This record gives sequence, structure tokens and C-alpha cells, in this order.
Amino acid sequence: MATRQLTVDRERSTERIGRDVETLSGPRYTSSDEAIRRYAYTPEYRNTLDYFIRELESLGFERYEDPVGTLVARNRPRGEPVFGVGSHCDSNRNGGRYDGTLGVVAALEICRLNEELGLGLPLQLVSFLEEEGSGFGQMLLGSRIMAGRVTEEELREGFRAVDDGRSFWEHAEEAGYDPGRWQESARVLDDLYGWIELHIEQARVLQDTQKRIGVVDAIAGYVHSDVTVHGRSDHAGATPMGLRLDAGLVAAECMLKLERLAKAAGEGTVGTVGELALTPNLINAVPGTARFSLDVRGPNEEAFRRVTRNLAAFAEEAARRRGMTAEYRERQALSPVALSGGIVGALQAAAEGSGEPFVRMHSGAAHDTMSIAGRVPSAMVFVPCRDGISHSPEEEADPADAALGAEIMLNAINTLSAGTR
Ligand code: HGY
Ligand code: MN
Ligand code: MN
Repeated sequence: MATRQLTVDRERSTERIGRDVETLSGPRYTSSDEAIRRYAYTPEYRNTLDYFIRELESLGFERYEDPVGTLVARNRPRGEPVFGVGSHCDSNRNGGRYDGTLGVVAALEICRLNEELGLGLPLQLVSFLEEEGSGFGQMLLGSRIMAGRVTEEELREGFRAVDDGRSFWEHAEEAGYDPGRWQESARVLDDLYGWIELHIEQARVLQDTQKRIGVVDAIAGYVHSDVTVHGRSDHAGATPMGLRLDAGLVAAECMLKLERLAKAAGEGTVGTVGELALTPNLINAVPGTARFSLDVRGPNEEAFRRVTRNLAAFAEEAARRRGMTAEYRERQALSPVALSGGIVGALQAAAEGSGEPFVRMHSGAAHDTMSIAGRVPSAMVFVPCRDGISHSPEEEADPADAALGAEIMLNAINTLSAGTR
């Protein structure tokens, strides 16, 4: 039997969502004057979690943090089936107000609406630790821990803080968590019969096609890795060009090669060198070492892994030709994810019921939903962001679109929860 279409007071939801985002853009919630910058185990991140905790506790939710700091809040006792909503509220180091945070705020708004409308939906809100990887260089870290896609050795030793080089384990303990119980994080997913994450699109398909909502049915996979080129640091003035082992030149050749490989691969494959570190990084010294990151993604795993393999081989050869060496090291990789047809179908029906323009689409950006979709039927909802700008303080989105997204998610969850109340 079709459940009735719920309509919410979108004005009120828009106002509350706008207020939440505005508050979380204030100085207590970011360590940067120019951008939103907050990540695991920092005071600004703690303040952000505490903001959501106060709001959720005022709704009567029971909340806890998993052994490493992912926030979980539920309106049913543990062990009872619940539907999951949420995203992440940490940010890119040069972040905007909306990436991740808008999804947690929309999830909070769904929790409010559920109470106000007396729907009695069983809900669990999750805000994942370290989605951006700003603290330890490891994207989707909290949800990968929850999915068991890390090793204890990586948590104890391999994953090091960008700021001080100390281990994830040390930082988690210092922040009062119990990383020794990291495998218990998986239990957060035990009671979930579905999951939906709202997120800004971070591209411009919705804007260019005048749609307000994207119903996301697949997420591109990625490989994150580093190449380190070993040359020799020399005097920039006294060293003839023919005697140099300039590691920076090999990095430069690789960056252009990556562009050619990604373009040639097609099928939506993309490649980016986002980090480049020259040592000693001085105006009057030939770079002896160059370390650069690789972010290679796409919906076709064979295509983006081939690009990565070919770039690694090219780097070694380009270095050898110049009398240097280069080493390639993978940080992490996730396969592309097809999302749940049942959840996508319920979202599509709810979007149709809203009467607002929407489109089915894939995500080129990575999201925590990738980590949990293997265990919980999952899907995502996108809202537009201006000109697709993200990972930038210029990021802009409209709380009214998020209010519409919350209404659509509420309808989908209501349909998917028939028989649970
Ligand atoms: O980079 C990503 O895909 C995500 O925004 N962290
Ligand atoms: Mn995000
Ligand atoms: Mn992001």
C-alpha cells in the first residue's frame, strides 16, 4: 500500500538548516580565518560534534561515540532496527561551509521533522570521523574503520598526523578514545535497515541542467598514492644544467603525463596531483627530492587502475633516464560502488512526489556511503552547489535545496519503514 506523501514546512526547515550552517561557520568551529578547517581531535571539531549532540539530545536521542570518535545518535535502544542518516562534519583543510556538514545538518532536520510530525520513524544519525583525511592524510578513515577496511598496524603505526607526524593511535588515545576497540566500530551498522546521505554535488550537473535534486545510484572508485623522486640537491647558481639531478623536473614530467593518461582513458576517468613537496624547497637550491600525491578516480576500476599503474611505471622510467630513482606507494584504494536499487527507487518515488526537478546520477566524489554500502542498503541525495565549487571557502549551496532533500529523504524513509512501527 503506497504511503501518503508527507509535505513539510520547507520554509521552517530552510531557516533551521541555514541557521545550523551559519553557526557552524563561526570561529569556534574552524581553525582558519579564510576557510572552514576542522578535523579529528581538534577543539574546533569537538565543538562541532558538541553542537550536534546538544541538538540531538534536545530531541531525546541517545548518543555515543564509537571507539575512535564517530558520532552516533539514535531514538531507539541499541539492538532495535533503525534507518541511518548522516554524513561527515570534518572539513577539507581549505574547506567550505557545506561539504559534509550540510548532510549532517539535513539528517538533524529529519530527526526534528520526525518528532514534530509524530512519524515515529526509528532513526540513527551518524557523523563519520575524518572523511576528508585532513588530520591523517587518509580519506574516509572513520567509515573505513567501521567497514574493517584498515589494519591495526596502519592505525598504530602507518597513519601519521599531517601536523606532527605522530600516529593515529596516539592522537585517538590522547583525545580520550579507545582505539584498541576499533573493531567494535562495525557494530554501529548492526541495526541499520537502510542508509541515506545527503551531500552537495561538488560538480555542476544539477546547476547546468536546472535540477534541484540528484538521486545518486553509484559512486566512483579511486586510488590515492604518492610518488617520491630521489635526485640531488645542488646550488641553483653554480651547478651547470648538465650536471643536475633535479627531482622537480621528473615530477613536472609526471604531472603532464598523468593529464594525458587520464584524458586518454576516458570513461569519466580523472587524475590529479594535489600535493607537491620539493626538498629543500628553497629558491636557490636544486630540488633533491620531490614527493607528489596521486588521486586517480572513475566509475571504471580497470581504467583508473591502469592509469595509476602506467603513471607509476612512467615515473620510474623518467627518473632513470635522468640518473635518478622514483618510488611509488599506494595510500589506499576503494572500488566503485553501485548503490541499493530499493533505496534509490524509494528516493526517486519521493522526488517525483515532491514535484521538483530531479535527476538520477553518479557521484565522482568519494563519500562515506561507499564504506558502508556493502553492509547496509544505501543511497545518496545530491543538492546543487554554485558552479560545482567545493574544497574551497567559495563553496555555496542553498539551504532551501537541503530542506527539499530532507523532505524527500523523510518520505523515502517513511515508505521503507512501513511495518517497523
Ligand atoms: O575527495 C573526496 O572525494 C571527498 O570530498 N573527500
Ligand atoms: Mn564530503
Ligand atoms: Mn570533501
